[in-house]
Amino acid sequence: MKKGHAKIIRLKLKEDDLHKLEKIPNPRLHRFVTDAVVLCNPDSVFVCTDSPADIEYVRKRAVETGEEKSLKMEGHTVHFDGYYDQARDKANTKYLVPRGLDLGTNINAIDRKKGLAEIRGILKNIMVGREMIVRFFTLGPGNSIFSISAVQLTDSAYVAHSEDLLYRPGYEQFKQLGESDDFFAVLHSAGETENNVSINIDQRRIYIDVEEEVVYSVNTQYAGNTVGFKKLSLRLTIRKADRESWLAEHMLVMGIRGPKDRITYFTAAFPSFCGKTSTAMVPGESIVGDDIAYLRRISGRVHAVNVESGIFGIIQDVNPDSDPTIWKLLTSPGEIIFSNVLDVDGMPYWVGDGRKHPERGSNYAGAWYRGMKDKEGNEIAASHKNARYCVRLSNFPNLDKLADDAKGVPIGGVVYGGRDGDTLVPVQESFSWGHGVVTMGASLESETTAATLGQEGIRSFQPMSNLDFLSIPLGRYIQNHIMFGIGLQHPPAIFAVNYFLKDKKGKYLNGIKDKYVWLKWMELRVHGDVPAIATPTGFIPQFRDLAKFFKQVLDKDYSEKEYVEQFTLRIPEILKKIIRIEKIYRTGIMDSPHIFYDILHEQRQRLLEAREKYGEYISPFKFLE
Ligand code: SPV
Ligand code: MN
Repeated sequence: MKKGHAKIIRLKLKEDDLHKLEKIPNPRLHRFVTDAVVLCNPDSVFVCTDSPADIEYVRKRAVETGEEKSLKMEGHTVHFDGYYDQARDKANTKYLVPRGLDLGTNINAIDRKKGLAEIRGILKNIMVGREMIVRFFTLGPGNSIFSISAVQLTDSAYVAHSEDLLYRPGYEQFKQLGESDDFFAVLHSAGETENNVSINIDQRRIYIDVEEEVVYSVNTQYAGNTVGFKKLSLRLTIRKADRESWLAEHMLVMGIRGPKDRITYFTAAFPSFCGKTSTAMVPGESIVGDDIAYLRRISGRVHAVNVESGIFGIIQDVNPDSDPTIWKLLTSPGEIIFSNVLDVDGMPYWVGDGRKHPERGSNYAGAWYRGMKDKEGNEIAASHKNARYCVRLSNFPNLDKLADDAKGVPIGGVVYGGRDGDTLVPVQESFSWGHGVVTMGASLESETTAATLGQEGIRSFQPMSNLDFLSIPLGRYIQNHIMFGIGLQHPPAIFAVNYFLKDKKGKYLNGIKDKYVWLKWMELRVHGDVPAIATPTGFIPQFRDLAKFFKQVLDKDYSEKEYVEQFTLRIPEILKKIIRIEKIYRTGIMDSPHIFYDILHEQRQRLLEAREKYGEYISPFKFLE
């Protein structure tokens, strides 16, 4: 460590913590920590290694500071975020962009110099009276071609504790870094708090410096804004993946069981709140990860890893019937952080848990009673829609045995899904990699949800469910996807699912568990083990196969009437969708590859021909004639 740095650091760090830092002889790390200490001016600094004692210290700190409160069951704690701090703040999440760098058109950016000056102004002396915690992680399994080292500085023990549940320890890996600058760094402060919640919400800022690969987050606690290795680092990773020719995606990774104990691995992209975690947790299948995946080409196949090692999942509607595995975990002893649920005498409750709720308790609005209204006159529910649980994946019995494999798992299928009430069939397979990337991934639309601040229920463009996190121009990103599949010996099959299709009266056409059946069908399709019907938009299941699977998997009688309602091709809606998508790309996205428009054009032609032949709404049986 440089002399000047050591002097400043000595003032704030105890001997032991200083040693822990010095054991990582990395100049960039030392510069980053020193700069943050000088800027934020904490009273003390705790350096957390991978040792059980250090980890335990952070866990205890979160309760001592009051950011978490112990619940009745052993290991359970509850944390509350502020009333207006319950989701990702898209408006105040910005890239710091140096002059001359093009991150694309739909990107919330601010001039780097200006942004740095602003956020450093807010961070000045912000940790006076607090302890800064320094934590090291690896994104992706350690010591693998996928691993990215990452360090977080935060004055919130809740944030540091959450990260312990969500990421693999990385202190030892940092020691191997040498002088390399190749790691992500995050600086967070909850800012001024009252009753342990951030109060300067108007000064909430989440800035991502793509040049130095640093994330700043301030005056917020909600984990999506503060746990730097979720979506904030994903934004940095997308740029890194672009430079190094791989993909960083908002995707779950899971194994689906086929005949004779075969396991076929899938990745699946859904916008937040559209069934991602419950898909990864389908009973009988195995989970690798539920939120973020890195994908690389290895020996002619796509391999994927889970970036994380825990789940920060939406708790609403988790009940013994809808999510039996998660339910069991949440109601058993073990380390869990509940956030923004209802706490009644140390018992957590949430909307849709299937239990009768007490009339009073504490929640993110403070002392809560049924019928309580907020400033805008809206009734406050017992728990927030975006209330969550945070837990290690290793606590789940269904964790896949390859979840930590350094090579990742070989991917047989890639799935795209959104919240779409009126257009696409529940499940279909693309004709090819390129067709899937363009018409399923790049054309994904979904209604807005409570995972981000703002109005819900608006159809929005969500390419690859990754739009919120893009840090390269979208056209380039789509081009990367198309290229990624080219030349692979075994390219994954691409599928589109839609769990949210409704009839004309607005009634959902599928049950929550129907996805179990779609998964089984997709698994067989990857291996060519089941026939399918070719429609203008892709391959769909045959009735007789679905009827068989519904009986086998769900013990349900599936009727021809249901099948026809669900799988009728809705030509007018699909044509409108193509027009919307084409317009978005033609007017806003400059560098989409030519092949993108060709594939859309071919799809439209097939739809027009089918309309000519069979009319506007086409029963799937027609395509068999
Ligand atoms: C999501 O909203 O997609 C999440 C949670 O996975 S957050 O950490 O807020 O991104
Ligand atoms: Mn997510």
